Amino acid sequence: MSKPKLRIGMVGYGFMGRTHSNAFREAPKFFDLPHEPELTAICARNKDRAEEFAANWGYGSVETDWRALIERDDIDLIDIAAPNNMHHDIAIAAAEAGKMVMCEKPLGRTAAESAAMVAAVEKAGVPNMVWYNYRRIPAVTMAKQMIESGALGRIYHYRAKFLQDWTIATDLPQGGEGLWRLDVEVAGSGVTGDLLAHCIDTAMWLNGGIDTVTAMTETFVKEREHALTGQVEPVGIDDACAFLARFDNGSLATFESTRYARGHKALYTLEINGEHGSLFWDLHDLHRLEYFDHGVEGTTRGWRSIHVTDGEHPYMGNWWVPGLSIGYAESFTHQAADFILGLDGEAAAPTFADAHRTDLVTDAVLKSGKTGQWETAH
Ligand code: SOE
Repeated sequence: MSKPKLRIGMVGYGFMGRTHSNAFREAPKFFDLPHEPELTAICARNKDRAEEFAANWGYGSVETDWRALIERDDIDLIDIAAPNNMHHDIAIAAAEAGKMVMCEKPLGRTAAESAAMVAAVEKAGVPNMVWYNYRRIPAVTMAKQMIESGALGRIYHYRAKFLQDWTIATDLPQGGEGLWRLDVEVAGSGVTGDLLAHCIDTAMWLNGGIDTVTAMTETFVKEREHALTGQVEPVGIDDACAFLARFDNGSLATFESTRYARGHKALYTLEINGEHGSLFWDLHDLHRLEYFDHGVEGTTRGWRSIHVTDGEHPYMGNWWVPGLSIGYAESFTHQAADFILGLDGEAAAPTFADAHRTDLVTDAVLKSGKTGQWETAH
């Protein structure tokens, strides 16, 4: 029997447009979903390139104006994979038109922007989700299950890092395609909204709300040529940020992110230390969950490395056979699958409201970077 279709209108065909498109294509092949995702339309300003993208990924049609996409009555879900400065207007217009909305992270450039987006989806009563994909790496999902089962007991410490090195060259321009993440007007912030937002989302999911933060931020290269204007302009983003946090549960945390850690391309690591045990995870070895169980007595007590690829591990029963790997792309596939499953059951997280809470933390971090004070993060 054919399933009801979920007709998707995607905005943006960059890196994230590809990850989302791939996710919607893979999800129904590996998960038994109540709706069949259909790549109905891709929207981007450059018609030729949008057509190429449509042909490659199997989109049925092309739009060059997102407002026209939203007006179409053959679209159920608007998925926003466009740069951050477009999230707010597109999401609100989509919700007002009664469409479901998915949005790439961070939800807003500021928490004020995302508050308005939350209000719009809640007023319209439309399903919504933000693509914080790392929650759905099986080893990270397993960490969540272990924490919930009480395996770690009381949590004392949370430690996260997201390190890159791709903006060190001083002659790298800011702005335009590929480099909009360096333009504060478009991105909203630098590593705080782009990378630490991931760490904060995972952290609050695993360890609850963040109460207060104190941060230091730095912009190492103060001026860059703007790729669109050709002018040398001040750089408004944070190149590096480190902050301390106190969680609502009393645990203490350190977070660090930079695009100036020579040699690191996307080193996302997290460690959690609890009363009964500790967990460590590293994106570069994403199937491994390192676990120290203090309950093991005797000389063999120590860190064990769990290869999270067995059928009973989160999501893995839907893939190959035990021991074989999946990767970064599949975290998006899991998210697409969970969103679709949630349409007929409990809505999948992170919702816009969850992602707004992350924006409140990043706002507080950026504020603290300026004031040098502890700031409230909720
Ligand atoms: C930046 O380089 C980036 O692509 C982020 O925008 C993504 O969210 C992150 O997952 C990987 O790094």
